[in-house]
Amino acid sequence: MGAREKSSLAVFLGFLFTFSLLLCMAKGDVHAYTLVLQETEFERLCEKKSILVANGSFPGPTLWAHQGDTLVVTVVNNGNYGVTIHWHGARQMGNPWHDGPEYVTQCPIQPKQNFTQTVLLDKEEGTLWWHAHSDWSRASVHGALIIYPKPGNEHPYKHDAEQTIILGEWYEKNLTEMVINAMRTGGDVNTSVAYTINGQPGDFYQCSKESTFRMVVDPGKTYLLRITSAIMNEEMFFGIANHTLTLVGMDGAYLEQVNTSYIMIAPGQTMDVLVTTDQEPSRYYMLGSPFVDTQAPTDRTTPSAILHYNGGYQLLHILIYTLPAGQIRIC
Ligand SMILES: [Cu+2]
Repeated sequence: MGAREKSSLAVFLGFLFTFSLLLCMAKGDVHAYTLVLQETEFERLCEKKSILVANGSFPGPTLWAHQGDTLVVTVVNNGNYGVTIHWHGARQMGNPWHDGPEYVTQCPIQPKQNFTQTVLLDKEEGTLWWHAHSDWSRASVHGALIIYPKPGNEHPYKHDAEQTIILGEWYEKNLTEMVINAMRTGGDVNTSVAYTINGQPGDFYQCSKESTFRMVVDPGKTYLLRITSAIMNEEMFFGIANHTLTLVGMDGAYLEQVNTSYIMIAPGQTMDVLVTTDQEPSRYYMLGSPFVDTQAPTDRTTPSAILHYNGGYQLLHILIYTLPAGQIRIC
């Protein structure tokens, strides 16, 4: 056997070993996903800017599985610096090597390299999320991870449809340069210039009205909102004008239901909320409002989306709502 054949055999045996190892570790169904990280240009607040995102979208793709399944995720880093991906809320028992925190359990995946991560789901059920775990890359590289009940089992809270809602932020400057600059000067990292709902700031920011996120609903139905806060530092109030929110889950587990007119969600948290479209068919603002308890510079702006009822009706105005920590400015 020549040197070339020997090395091919070694590669093949290595592949076989890795694959068998994955099969031994895997439980439930196995879902294969690929996340390609790449600097991509977006236009927000009247300006174009490149940010690192997964699979060309901000926020990144929603991944899903059933309780107890295994994800095999190949992360391809086409960005300019090393990054890891973390599976927020997945306990990864016995498998910390694929959990993501940079320099804690994993080395960063270097530019032009890829790494296949195995995510062993166990008892988690509901909504979790995944995000980059290197400096502030989490602000632009993130997405939801939905874990449905095992096949044949029903979600304990009846609903007709579901919608993923990701609260995020938009920064004016390059995230990596911001962090490097803060470390050099000892100052704070710049605050965001907008909050976003599913990647869009909403009606109360410049050049944003055309792209405000709309959730189109039918009257008389119950929707499950899978809400994730990908915001870096601020807690956020969130509510929908005239609608009651029923909290039924948090951080990948169910809760006994709680009715409320708004929630307060912390960075990294997920909340599953039911909303019934029992109001007059119209359009209602879904609003965020940061909890501000400091004199320090803070982004105090107001992100919005629209709950848009289907059907023919005369629209007088979009119904607005005031949340505890924010005054709403109408542009
Ligand atoms: Cu996390």
